[in-house]
Amino acid sequence: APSDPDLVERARAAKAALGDRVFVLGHHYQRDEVIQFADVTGDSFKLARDAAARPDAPYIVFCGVHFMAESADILTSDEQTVILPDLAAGCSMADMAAIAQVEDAWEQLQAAGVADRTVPVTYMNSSAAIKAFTGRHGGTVCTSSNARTALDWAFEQVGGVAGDGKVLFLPDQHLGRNTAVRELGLSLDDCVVWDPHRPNGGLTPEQLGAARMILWRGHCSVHGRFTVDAVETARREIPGVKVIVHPECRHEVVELADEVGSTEKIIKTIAAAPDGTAWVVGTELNLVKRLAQQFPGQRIAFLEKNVCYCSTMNRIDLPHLVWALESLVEGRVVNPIVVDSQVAADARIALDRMLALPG
Ligand code: CIZ
Ligand code: SF4
Repeated sequence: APSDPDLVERARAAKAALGDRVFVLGHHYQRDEVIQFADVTGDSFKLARDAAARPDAPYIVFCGVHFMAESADILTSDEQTVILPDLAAGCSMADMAAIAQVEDAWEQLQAAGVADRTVPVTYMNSSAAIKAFTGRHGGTVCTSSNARTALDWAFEQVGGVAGDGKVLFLPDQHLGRNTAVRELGLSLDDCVVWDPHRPNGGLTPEQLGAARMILWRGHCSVHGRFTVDAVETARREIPGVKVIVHPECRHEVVELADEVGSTEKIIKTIAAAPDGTAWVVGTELNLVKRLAQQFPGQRIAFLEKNVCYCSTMNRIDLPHLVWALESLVEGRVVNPIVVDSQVAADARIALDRMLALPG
């Protein structure tokens, strides 16, 4: 639906009144009505770095979800305030790894005698508390662009990919499995899933002992729903179609795709393709629709009819953005995201390890 013209005008006026004092970040999965006011767009990692690169802007309005605003708060200076226009914009994947559950799992790994050969790696899509846990236990953060490099690094800490060390991968089992199997040459049998709701993760000592990748039982409620059936239907119905999906999709879906990559890679791949290319895209719907508008010479369709927008990304709408901006004009900061300083310091260790990775 087109944006309410009155709200568009109010957002424009508030941004103009604030000038360089506000910097608006827009995640690729945000609504068009919000993206039109973003000073930069990107994935979570690029946006956190973009925020840190603007130390002169006292207010960062983060149009994305909670874990992203936390990362921006950790990477920006104390003088900068990060604002999330709707506090209900969480992430179901990040919520699948609660810090108490992860601490508990680690204790069980210690009791089983495997913790000292295990390095935690957490996907960017996790709470600051999980990043802090990772930092405290010698691990790193990764994104969907550098997961392979991060896993290589983590295995190096415990004897290399060819050795017998382990990675505890949080919280997305699919990104962990896809990266290990497709990019590190590990096998599906090397991967086990740790279920936080069962004793010992639901694993026998033998399974745990033999595992190389201990995958937390988390997934994305959008990407995890794309199916093999949708890929097969697209191939049947659209001759020559190219299937491109995000690595948060299930392994069997990723195995059938022509291209797999982060949002940034999906955008670059489609931008570089010749006119007339037919695509079905397995990532969030706001981005897929925007790509279809941006590249009208290509035929771009959403992979699966039954999958919908990321409901929490969509919590950020124009009314919430206007509210956050107009409040700043009136001298009020609404919904600041402030990470506890000890948590931030530990999380920063894990983020800095990622920033120091080669490439
Ligand atoms: O699925 C997501 O939320 C992604 C891809 C986030 C990001 O930008 O890293
Ligand atoms: Fe979380 Fe998935 Fe939404 Fe991304 S798309 S914010 S991983 S639920």
